[in-house]
Amino acid sequence: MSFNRYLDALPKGDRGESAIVGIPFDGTASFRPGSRFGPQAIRDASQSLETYSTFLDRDLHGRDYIDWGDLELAPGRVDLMLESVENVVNEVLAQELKPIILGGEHTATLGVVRSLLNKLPELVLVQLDAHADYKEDYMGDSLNHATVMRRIAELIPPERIFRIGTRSGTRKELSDAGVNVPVEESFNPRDLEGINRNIPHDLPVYVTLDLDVFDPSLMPGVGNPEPNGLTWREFIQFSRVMTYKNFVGFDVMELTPQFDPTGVSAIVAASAVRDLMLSLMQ
Ligand SMILES: [Mn+2]
Repeated sequence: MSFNRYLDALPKGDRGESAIVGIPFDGTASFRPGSRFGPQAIRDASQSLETYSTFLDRDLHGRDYIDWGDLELAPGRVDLMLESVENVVNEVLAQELKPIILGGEHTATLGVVRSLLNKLPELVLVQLDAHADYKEDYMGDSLNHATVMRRIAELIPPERIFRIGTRSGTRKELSDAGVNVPVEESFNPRDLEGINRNIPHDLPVYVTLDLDVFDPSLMPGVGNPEPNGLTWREFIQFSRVMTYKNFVGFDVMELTPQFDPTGVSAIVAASAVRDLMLSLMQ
């Protein structure tokens, strides 16, 4: 059975605090495509969750959040996809809702950021990602999942970009992105402390969660799994820190459900959406 909305979200047209939009696009995937099925898998898996998060002691029940469904996208046209994402986020912001994006490949985050920057020029970005996604170009192409953070860094200055869990890339890419090597542990408590201390409370913060930041033992259902990733416990610590920030929206990207026949990856992804939503609600 396939569900149209995330958990007990309201349908498009209703009023609320936030709007969920799915981006079923994986047109530039290099290794294992299939993240186009991510948004629907997250909605389906959400039906097994409680609305209450024991980790955050907050409840979605009684809160109004809207599920706008998925964008309709032309396959393989990354330019048109980014335009559609930017437009839909403009629409979400015009209705004074906070955007919650379900991917789909990570490239879509560029469209979200373009829209947010129009309204929030001081935007701070927190990237949870196994990969820096910081290549200048990839296979002769400047715009894809492997270069997306480099394109975003052309719009947001480096002191307003924070990273957690980054542990894979070329030496040059990682050094350009400011990642210290060798990486001993993917989750460095000092990175979290940096976020806690160095992001002022008045600055708007957007979180982009590439699910491959998690350890593959917890999250095998991604296109490019990398060992030595985050545990759920570490993710909770991050979610708690975000409850104290001026948190304006987030995306949960790259779920590729067909690589995890147990369905656990989709459930973990749906749980991450719930807990970030609860951190987002003031
Ligand atoms: Mn990524």
